[in-house]
Amino acid sequence: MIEELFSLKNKVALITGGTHGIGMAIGTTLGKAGARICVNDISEERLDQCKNEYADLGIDVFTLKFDVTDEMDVDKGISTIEKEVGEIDILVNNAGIIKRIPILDMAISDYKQVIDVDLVAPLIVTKRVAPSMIKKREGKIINMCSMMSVYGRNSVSAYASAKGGLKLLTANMCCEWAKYNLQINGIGPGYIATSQTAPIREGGHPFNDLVMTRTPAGRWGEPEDVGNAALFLASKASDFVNGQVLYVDGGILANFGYVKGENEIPE
Ligand code: NAP
Ligand code: GCO
Repeated sequence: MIEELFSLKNKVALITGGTHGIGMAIGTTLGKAGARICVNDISEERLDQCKNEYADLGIDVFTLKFDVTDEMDVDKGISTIEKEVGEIDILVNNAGIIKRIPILDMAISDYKQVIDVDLVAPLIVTKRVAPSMIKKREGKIINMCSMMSVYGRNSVSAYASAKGGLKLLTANMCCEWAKYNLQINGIGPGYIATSQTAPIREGGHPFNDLVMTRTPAGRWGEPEDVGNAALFLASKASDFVNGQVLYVDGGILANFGYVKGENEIPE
């Protein structure tokens, strides 16, 4: 039955940084597919706020504050989830930060902080969660990559370094764990309308024009666009997809660019 293929009934899903933006869209979509949703964040306030927002969507989430970069905090957090909810079947390493600083202006501490959250933390959380998946011979891991896993751009060197590394960490997790029936894939969103991109999307920022021109779909992505892709990678439908990055980008990575007005099909 096609519904069974995408059903997450009786599955426990953890979304790191899942209190808003892309993480919340993923939590909502997986929740609607039947998963028991656990949401992590570094801010207690955001966790409290998101509980009501999820509840308004009919999803009762289990929230837990821990810093994904802190191994002890992660171990404590995952142990609590395993005790209170159950072992994790679906892990979405979504938590992330970005610092937009030109290389020569960037402090090494800034670079290291982005690497810690966007690359080392997915390894910390996954190393804590994967053993129980391996024991069960079943598990889904989704690492939140980016089109910056394959592209650079001015001022995001730390972020692109992390997301590029996460693409290959995903491939290596696949190499080591696919034989235990774990599927480990990445999602590479293009430009999505969230608080993370608000500074380069709002207030007439010229970057908005660039995204609108370079994206064949002619729009910013919505967090739900990413949530839908996460449902595929969290479900049985993707059981033979492994080590890949699924780009959810409106075609931007397929597009070198075009001259405005060229090849327009008249209305
Ligand atoms: P966002 O709105 O900034 O959300 C990121 C979440 O991660 C926030 O809830 C944040 O918590 C949390 N977080 C940060 N550091 C953390 C830590 N140490 N421990 C636990 N949680 C932490 O970003 P978004 O746009 O939804 O993006 C979500 C993911 O998609 C990120 O990995 C991002 O790199 C990636 N992505 C985004 C886009 C895009 O266009 N938006 C495109 C490609 C990839 P606080 O807010 O409380 O600090
Ligand atoms: C930026 C944006 C991007 C997006 C995303 C694109 O400053 O270029 O924030 O990095 O967040 O990663 O895929």
